[in-house]
Amino acid sequence: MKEKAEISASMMCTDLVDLYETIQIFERNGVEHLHIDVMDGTFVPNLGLGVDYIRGLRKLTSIPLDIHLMIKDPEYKLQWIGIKETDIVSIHYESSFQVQRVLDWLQPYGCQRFLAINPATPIGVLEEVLDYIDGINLLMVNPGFAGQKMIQSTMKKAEKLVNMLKQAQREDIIVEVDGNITPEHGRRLREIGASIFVAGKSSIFKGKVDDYEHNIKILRQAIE
Ligand code: S6P
Ligand code: MG
Repeated sequence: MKEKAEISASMMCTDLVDLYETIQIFERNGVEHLHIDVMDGTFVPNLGLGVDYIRGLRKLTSIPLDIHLMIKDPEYKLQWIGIKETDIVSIHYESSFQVQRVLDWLQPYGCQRFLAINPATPIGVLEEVLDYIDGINLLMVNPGFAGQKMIQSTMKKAEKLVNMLKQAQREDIIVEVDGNITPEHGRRLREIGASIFVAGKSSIFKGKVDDYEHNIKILRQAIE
């Protein structure tokens, strides 16, 4: 577990009209990552942030990106993205039949390599890939949309995951949690051992842009 909990702001929740102001608020309040949900309409039933958006965002800020690839066969698309060493890149266990190969192909980019798993995917599948990853992105909702309700069993699953990492003596592997992270869920998940908290409509994006600073403070208090 990281000593200090980190916030990854879910950029699919931004109102584009307020994008510049939103980023200024994140910079002022030390938001550690910008979470970019890349969706292809095949792996998930939605289309989402893409290559041009990422390129544009990099002009606006140097906050590191946390790129969550919800795309089929990501191995053939990595070079499109413009991955930087300071980024986190999550690929999904369910999105490729050759997960170790995708993680190998990510290595030359020097980014942090995370494996994401859907709520119904058992944590056992992670055992074979622990040597290939820096972190795990634990989906608390089925991917594709912001503003969903947490799948209840995922809270228990987070506990199981942390115990599994302990037993494998791999507590250096970072646990990120994504989906319906309210301050209350965040508090429980921090107690369990999560380090990175994806913050969307359930927390920092509640209300209007003027509320975001206050929302960040509330979430930080819950996970500190
Ligand atoms: C879901 C996606 C997430 C959402 C996040 C938003 O497919 O992976 O990253 O953007 O769930 O947070 P919230 O609080 O709206 O669920
Ligand atoms: Mg995500």
